[in-house]
Amino acid sequence: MGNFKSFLFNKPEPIRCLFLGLDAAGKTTILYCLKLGEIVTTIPTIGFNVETLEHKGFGLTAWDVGGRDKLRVLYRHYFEKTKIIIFVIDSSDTDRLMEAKEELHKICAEDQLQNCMLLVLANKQDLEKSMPVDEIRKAIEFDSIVLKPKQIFGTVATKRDNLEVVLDWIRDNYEENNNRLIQPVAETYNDIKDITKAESWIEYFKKITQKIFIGTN
Ligand SMILES: Nc1nc2c(ncn2[C@@H]2O[C@H](COP(=O)(O)OP(=O)(O)O)[C@@H](O)[C@H]2O)c(=O)[nH]1
Ligand SMILES: [Mg+2]
Repeated sequence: MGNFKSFLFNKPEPIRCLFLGLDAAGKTTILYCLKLGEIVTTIPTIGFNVETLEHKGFGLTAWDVGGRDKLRVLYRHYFEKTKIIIFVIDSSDTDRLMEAKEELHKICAEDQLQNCMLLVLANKQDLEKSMPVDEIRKAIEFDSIVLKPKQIFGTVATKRDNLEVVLDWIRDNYEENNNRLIQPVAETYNDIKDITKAESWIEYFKKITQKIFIGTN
């Protein structure tokens, strides 16, 4: 039905991108960095946090996961139509790394998510006690995850470090995975290459959401 609607109106369905990870990993920081609109926080009273953004056809949802299996049924609802999973890990929180690993593997085993792209962000790489990305990769047994395409990146959300690389990866892999034309991206990317690095990924993100998913300038 989604495809038929898209065909009729030449307007693709929003891309569902789900940010998951233990609390304090950096998901909200990344959402704020995206600056796509006001973040709406819901269900805060029961100790479970979900934030959503809808902007120009791009839907972003962030959930804190871990230790709350009884609430899993709630966020299963969001799994439907999800195309991209971004699992954020606090690289300095070695005490909870195994908990994060367990959650990641549970999520990757969900039936509804088997066609998703997976990005793991080993965030907070700026902190002295943070584990390097390679070590995190091994510790969480990233290579054993069957979802594909998949990739792991080190990031510093507070400084926006490497977030542009993450967006590049999404762009490069989304078309292959979803059979959706994303030709204008390269053009857009060239348009903004001269913008200072601090701004370019935000501009890039705004432009790809507007030009690709909505088809406007
Ligand atoms: N040093 C450092 N702190 C970060 C980074 N990303 C997020 N934080 C901080 O970690 C805390 C938790 O971040 P938040 O985005 O609320 O985590 P969430 O619970 O996953 O949404 C906040 O104080 C952020 O400023 C990072 O890359 N480096
Ligand atoms: Mg949060």
